[in-house]
Amino acid sequence: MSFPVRSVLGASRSPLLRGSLSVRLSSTAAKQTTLKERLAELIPIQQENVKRIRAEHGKKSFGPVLVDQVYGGMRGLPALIWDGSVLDADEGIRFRGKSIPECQDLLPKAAGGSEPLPEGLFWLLVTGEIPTQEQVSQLSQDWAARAAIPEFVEEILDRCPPSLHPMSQFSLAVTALNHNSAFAKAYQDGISKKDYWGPTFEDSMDLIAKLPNIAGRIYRNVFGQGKLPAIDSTKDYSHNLASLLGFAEDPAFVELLRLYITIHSDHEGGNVSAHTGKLVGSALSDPFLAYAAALNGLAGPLHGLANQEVLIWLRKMQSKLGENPSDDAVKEYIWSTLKGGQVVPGYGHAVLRKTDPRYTAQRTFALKHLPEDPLFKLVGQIYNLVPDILLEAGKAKNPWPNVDAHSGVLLTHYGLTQMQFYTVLFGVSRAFGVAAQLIWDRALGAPLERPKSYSSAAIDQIFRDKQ
Ligand code: FAM
Repeated sequence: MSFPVRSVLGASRSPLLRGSLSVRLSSTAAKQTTLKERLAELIPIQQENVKRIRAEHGKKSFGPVLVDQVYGGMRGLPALIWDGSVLDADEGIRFRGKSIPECQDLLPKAAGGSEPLPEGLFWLLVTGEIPTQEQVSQLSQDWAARAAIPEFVEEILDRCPPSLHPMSQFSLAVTALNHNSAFAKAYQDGISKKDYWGPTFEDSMDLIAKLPNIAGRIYRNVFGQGKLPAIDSTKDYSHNLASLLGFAEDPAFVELLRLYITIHSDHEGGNVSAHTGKLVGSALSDPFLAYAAALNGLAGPLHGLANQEVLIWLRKMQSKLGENPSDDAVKEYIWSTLKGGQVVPGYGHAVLRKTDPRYTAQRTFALKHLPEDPLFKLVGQIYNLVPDILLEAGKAKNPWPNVDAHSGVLLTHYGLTQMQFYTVLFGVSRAFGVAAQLIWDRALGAPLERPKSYSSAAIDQIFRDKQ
């Protein structure tokens, strides 16, 4: 199904993006404002911008809706607004107009590091601007100060059976954080609609800040890795997360986490997790409830759980074919997956039609840090074989690898071998995009989402009547 509006939405220099903060506002690098202060300056400007766009174009048609799209998971249907990131089918994701290599180049780094600090990416997603080193340090400190989780949430996690999937535990704990939601309290106290964004911002900051303690506790409980260390308020977010998982001694792993969180943070508004967060948030459920719902979507095998599925698939392949399988043996294994009615995990995408630049960023990291890793070599071998096979099979619209084809191999290399945990790390990262979106939705007064559903009989009747 081809749909012209998708290319307009996907283009990084599209009229839609040109009207957004990312291009209109210049960086305020010299001014050491906090993120919340800067946001307070930007919100009225963007409110006016949206008002103008709606006044000028509000009654114009924005492309046709095909019946196939209504049945086909709404692919390409223009239905959502999110300025934070835009996904182009060919060139991949841009965060506020910046590609992954541009973010790697422009965003502040840790001392001695070369990957971007996710704190900077969050600042970029929220403001459209590149923060200074000092502004990023402020965020690291703020998140470290907010990182503790309530004791009853620790108890919930400690009581979960280790057989409960880490993503279910993650979602339970995030839901329970709603106990202390500033937004839920303010709403009960009668907050005015124009002030919604303030407590949403506070909850969003708390949410992001508390995720390492939740993820670390799940990891250590489920996989028996001993007691959690304390958060170090002098370290950045990724360093603290690595430390809670027990991997902070390895600077390359910490660098990997910085890159990992940055590239997994956001993938425009329509993917299952981002859209679920926005949808649930539109009912004015607070950011904890909205993000827990998003996590439940991320936990599906066609979305975030694919990173676990890839490793399971690779391990099964290795145990069947041995360490250095021939191309022919690997091809046969791939065909047997397809003939068994299963998908090749880590390949294909609902929007992308080329190799995912998030895959490429991870491959570049692997070539730098672990070029001789046997599993990395297998991933490279599969990359050379799967696309032709998917093309020959003739169903997948995109035969190229996505982000999940690579991430597990990198984590495995550094000793984080428990694949059931991988989607939790995706979940920590995706909070950055969903939180930024929730803040802006409340600032711009996004309404309750309520699209129209039709019965098949009604669709049939509408087009019979037109004949
Ligand atoms: N292996 C085998 N078949 C595939 C395939 C793959 N990797 N990708 C797509 N197809 C099939 C798909 O199942 C569908 O078959 P049916 O007509 O029998 O239903 C057909 O090709 C057309 O699908 P499409 O239009 O190309 O893809 P969709 O937009 O429907 O779905 C994905 C997109 C990602 C769900 C799909 O490509 C897939 O299942 N990939 C494997 C799972 C995966 O890696 N998911 C992670 C995606 C990732 F980016 C993320 O969200 N984290």
